[in-house]
Amino acid sequence: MKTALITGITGQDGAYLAEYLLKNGYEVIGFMRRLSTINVERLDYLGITDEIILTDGDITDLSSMVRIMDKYKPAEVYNLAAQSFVGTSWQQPILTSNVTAIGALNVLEAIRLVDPSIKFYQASTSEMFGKIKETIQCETTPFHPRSPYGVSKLYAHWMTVNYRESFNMFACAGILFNHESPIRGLEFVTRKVTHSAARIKLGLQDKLHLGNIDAKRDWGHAKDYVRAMHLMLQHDNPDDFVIATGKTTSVRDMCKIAFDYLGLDYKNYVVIDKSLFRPAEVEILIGNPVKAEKHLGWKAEVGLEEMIKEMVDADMKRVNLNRR
Ligand code: NAP
Ligand code: G4F
Repeated sequence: MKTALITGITGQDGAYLAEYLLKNGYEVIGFMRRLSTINVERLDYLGITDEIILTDGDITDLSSMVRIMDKYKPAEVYNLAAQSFVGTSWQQPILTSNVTAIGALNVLEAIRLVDPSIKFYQASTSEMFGKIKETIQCETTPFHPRSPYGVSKLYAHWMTVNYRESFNMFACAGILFNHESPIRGLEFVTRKVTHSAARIKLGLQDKLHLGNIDAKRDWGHAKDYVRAMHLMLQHDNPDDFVIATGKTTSVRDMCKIAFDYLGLDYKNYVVIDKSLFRPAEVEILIGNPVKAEKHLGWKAEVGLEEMIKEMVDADMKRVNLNRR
């Protein structure tokens, strides 16, 4: 039985990746920070909490990482922990850098110190392309991050490449475009829209305040994207891969899908709120996943419309149950 360590186990991707690895016979160690309340809702939602060995640690604390790595001797480490909300990264740039940039370096250092043969996955992001230099972004597209989050991720990305080149480590970076699901955080725009649409339908909310609805994203389903993470670590050589659907949609059109599904016209509810615009916006992202398709045999299976409907259904159920 292979052992995998996942940082960010309580997040969206951590939960889906844990579910996927458990299904594939792995022992899963979940690295989570101690909080004053237990924070395993997503693992509970997938019904897998009791199947994971949960262990306390903070990604900014190298000693906890070394201790856990030494204790469990994982074959694979997936570094998903991050301050991952772009908006917050302007309010908390130093915390974002400590967690998202230096945190990744801590994981790489722990591997180097404990056992450099441990395979490493870094959660890189399409946010690194930022002010895009090519219409469709691939592994060779130059980066131009637009937020403290994007800059932090770029540091972690290059550290991953550097540890691979310097120490011959099996270190891979998945450059993942936006991916969502019914367990996406409420602050991200897709879930904000599906949750609000459900509340409006059920008479619990009147309006939905949004920022730049002309921004466009290449949205896929998190379940598809965690498969790609695993495939990267099973590949013959460590490498970096873009994971995307190859299609882009505006926030406006994504809203229309969600509201139409509930028989509502989004124009009657959406209010443009200037305070939700970002200091520097990533206007459009669209990824080219050909390398992953060719070398990993990976392909996105779930389209945006199917995913948004799944998210609306899940939110209707939850809001109906909790009335909030
Ligand atoms: P998420 O839901 O925000 O999860 C982030 C995880 O990081 C949570 O488990 C969080 O723990 C943990 N974390 C935060 N600070 C930590 C710390 N100091 N020590 C230990 N753990 C800490 O993010 P996600 O959507 O699953 O994304 C997973 C990773 O992929 C992130 O690195 C993100 O930046 C990256 N990424 C995401 C996307 C996307 O579209 N989802 C695209 C590209 C890349 P708490 O639960 O305690 O907060
Ligand atoms: O859903 P978002 O907050 O995601 P964003 O900024 O693209 O970041 C996500 O995807 C990245 C991959 O590219 C990840 F690395 C990152 O961790 C995160 O998962 O915003 C999407 C777009 C933006 O252009 C934003 O300005 O939606 C626009 N938007 C418009 N109104 C809004 C809102 N975003 C949010 N969160 N809330 C709004 O009210």
